[in-house]
Amino acid sequence: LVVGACVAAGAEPAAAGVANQGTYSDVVPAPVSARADRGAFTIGRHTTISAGPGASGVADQLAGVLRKATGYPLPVVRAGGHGGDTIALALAGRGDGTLRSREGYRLDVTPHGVSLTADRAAGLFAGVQTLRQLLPVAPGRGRVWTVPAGHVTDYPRFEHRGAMLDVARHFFSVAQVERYIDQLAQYKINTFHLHLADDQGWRIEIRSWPRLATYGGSTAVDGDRGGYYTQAQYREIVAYAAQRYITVIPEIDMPGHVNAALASYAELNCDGVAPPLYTGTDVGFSSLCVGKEITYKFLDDVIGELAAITPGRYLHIGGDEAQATSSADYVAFMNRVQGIVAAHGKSVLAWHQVVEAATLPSTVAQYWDTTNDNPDVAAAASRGTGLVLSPANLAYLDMKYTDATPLGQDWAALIEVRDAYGWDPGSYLLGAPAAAVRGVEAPLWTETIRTSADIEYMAFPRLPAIAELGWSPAATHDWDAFSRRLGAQGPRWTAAGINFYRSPQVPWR
Ligand code: TNX
Repeated sequence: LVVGACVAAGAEPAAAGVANQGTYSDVVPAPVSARADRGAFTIGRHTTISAGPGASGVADQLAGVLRKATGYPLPVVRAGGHGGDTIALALAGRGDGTLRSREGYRLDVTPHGVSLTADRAAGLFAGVQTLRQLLPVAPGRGRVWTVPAGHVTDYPRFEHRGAMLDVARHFFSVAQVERYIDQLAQYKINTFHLHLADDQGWRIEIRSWPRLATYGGSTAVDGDRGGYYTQAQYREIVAYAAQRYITVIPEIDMPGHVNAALASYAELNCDGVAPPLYTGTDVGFSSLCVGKEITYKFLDDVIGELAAITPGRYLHIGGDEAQATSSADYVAFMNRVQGIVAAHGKSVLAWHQVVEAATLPSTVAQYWDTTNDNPDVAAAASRGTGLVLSPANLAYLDMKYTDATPLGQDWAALIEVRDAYGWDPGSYLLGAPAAAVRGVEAPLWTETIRTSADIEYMAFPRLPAIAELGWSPAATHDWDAFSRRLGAQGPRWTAAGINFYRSPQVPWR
């Protein structure tokens, strides 16, 4: 197997006259290996999509995408019995080890047909995302939908490739969240972290503590419209993500970032007095009452209800910026809450300050500091604590690109797309073993973000950069090649109505 940077761009004749034909060298994230052959497969009126056992779900999704684009009927048929003119999806390990990963796939395109194989449906789904980028953006005159001939073998570098959306500072509807999930899926993101509660808003219905959502969720930053998800709506988001092989990790931030909860229930406050709702953007001023027993009854109820509607393994318990909690209280609190999460059958994800406590072996720390030198976190990683990397000066999607960016913040850094791409998650944190790194995540905090257009402007093109760091082999890491690949995405984003930042660093097509 040839790994990395072996895309034979020169061998791509691409169907003549087709505008913006996808090519193997333009796929983001870069595949492990891709090779173009002569010729192309043309999708037409008689093309069928065949599905082997276990492949029909992804085949139906592919059919949906292709029918919408091409207008052809593209019936999904059971595998076997027919000759060419087929896009064949099958679950089949090839026995050569290349598809070992649960998201790995192999794509073979000849002038006679397309074959996509994987060990698991998640791999087929990943392969479909690659196939989509091989199509023309728009077929132009003659409406010829071609896929260049070639071969791809692909699988991810890291198991955790995440994006976070803060729905607490500003609330986003189910439809807005699903729109973002669709965009994430196209770049092989497999984890969606929902920041559900913060000082400015509580966004998930908790039946045993109803005022959290109805009162605590009633506002947002600057007094903008609040909102919350009913448990049914949350389940809908989880199911929508699952159909795209994305696991939702819900976060309830604690012991700090809890003003919305404290405002909703006076008894959660040490002095028994509920503070007013908060619509500013300060951090670090609120704390749960660590010494009060009702705090743990409250958390057991919240975590229990959340665990019951979350199929994924992890619940995120925040743990960042607990400046209003003493360090002794913080340690006692984080130790106890990890036990509550475990009692509900889940594992803990928390911001990296959690390493100040006694982490359970299953606890994973999400690193957000702006330096690659953090001996405490490195020591925890050496003892076995897993790491998800989100350095705020590299991976935070709410940071401005430049001084002139109208949205976002700049406390961590200005992050142009080249900065977002210019680091190696495997070797980033000094002294942390590479084996501790579970992957990467791009958080989007929303103090200044109000609309889907705002989300997209901050995420594109940096989200694809982080997605590529998470998926592609280190050997493919190359700014010039990546910026060219990004440039080819521009017309796709325009066609999809995605609002993006036209970074001057990228040769947009
Ligand atoms: C820090 S970094 C926060 C968030 C803010 C963000 C704004 C971290 C774990 N917490 O509470 O929204 O900065 O950039």
